[in-house]
Amino acid sequence: MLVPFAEPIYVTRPFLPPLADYAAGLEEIWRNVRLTNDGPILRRFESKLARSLGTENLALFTNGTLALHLALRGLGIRGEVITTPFTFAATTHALVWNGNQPVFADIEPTTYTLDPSAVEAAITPRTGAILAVHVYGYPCRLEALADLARRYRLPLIYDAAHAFGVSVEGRPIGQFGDLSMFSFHATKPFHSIEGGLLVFGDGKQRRTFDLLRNFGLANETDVLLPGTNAKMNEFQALMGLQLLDHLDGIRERRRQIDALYRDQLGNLPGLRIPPAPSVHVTSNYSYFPVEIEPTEFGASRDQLCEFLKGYNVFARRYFYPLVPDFACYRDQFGAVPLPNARRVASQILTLPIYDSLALEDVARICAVIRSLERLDRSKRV
Ligand code: T4K
Repeated sequence: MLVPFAEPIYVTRPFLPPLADYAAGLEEIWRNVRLTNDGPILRRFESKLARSLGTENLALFTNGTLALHLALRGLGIRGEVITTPFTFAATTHALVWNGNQPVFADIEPTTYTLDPSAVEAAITPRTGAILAVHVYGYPCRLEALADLARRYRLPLIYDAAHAFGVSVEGRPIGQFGDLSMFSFHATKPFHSIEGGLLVFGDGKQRRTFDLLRNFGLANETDVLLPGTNAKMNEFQALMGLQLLDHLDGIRERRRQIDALYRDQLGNLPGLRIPPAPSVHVTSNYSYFPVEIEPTEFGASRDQLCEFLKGYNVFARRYFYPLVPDFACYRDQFGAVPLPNARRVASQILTLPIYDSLALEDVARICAVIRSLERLDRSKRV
């Protein structure tokens, strides 16, 4: 008989390095008495990232949201920006904070990233840029978006918050577009407690981002830009530096969980799993979304979510509601017809996936889901 888990199973749990390793790093911070403001560990983290990503054109920030905001600022993006409604609040908030008008285009029905034909239809003389999201770490239609950006001479920016560690045909995903932002928040497969990374094509922007994240200070007396405080501190940098050595192990554990979910839930009527990554893509398995078609499944997404909670399993409705339906935006954008995005947002559920989640527990979560599918309809939540 299926019984609830003794301990809650969350949608994710952060990976932590061995405590002794982090403690050894803390000793260095204590010796340095340098806690933030361009410290030596931050520098080492940036150098190691540069080696692993094959580019010096990068900058670290205290979180992904500020990194994206400063990216828009640093690139001088003005006017309307065509973007996806199917994302976390931060993508749109960064645009609004930068004074841009978000213009929402619909998403692809099965991979959830911006539909390039919808983007093209939304381009006007007021368009200042395209901001696409590799949602769940699924690569956008890279060539089609690059082609649009070239033809219409628009900057192409990627919110790659979910996509650190993803590569396409051997190229790290940050090499596509003009600029990419990665989130290193604790809920991501790779993290620095909180953190954000910008990777960009034009090396001259490095100086701008270094200034913008530190109040625009060039030195004690010269303030060159109206910057802000978006610096990564040494404790964050230490976490990120140490986690880089564990990235492949984390990826492999998540790959196994992804494969088990696909095996155990793959043929459940009314439960749709997005396609597995193609042979050209190295995934980071950052999320495991499923879509629930209520008539065929016999229960709605929300009913399944509640049912799982009864077993102490906390799946999440990433990303519901759609950004244009948020209370702070619905008066401006609520009426936009976005049929694919609205359907996906109403049916999506992201299941627990993280390196320390035991495969037996994944199998149990699948058994709970299958048990709802078999339950007599009248007894359902
Ligand atoms: N763009 C996109 C597309 C994004 O998804 C995000 C962030 C951003 C931009 C902005 O990047 P950052 O500024 O965050 O770097 C989480 C994260 O806070 C957020 O980073 C993430 N996306 C978003 C999708 O999810 P919440 O409010 O849903 O997280 P929370 O606190 O409910 O955590 C989820 C579960 O994880 C908890 O139930 C328990 C577990 N957990 C969480 C934390 C923080 C732990 O076990 N330990 C922990 O320390 O937003």
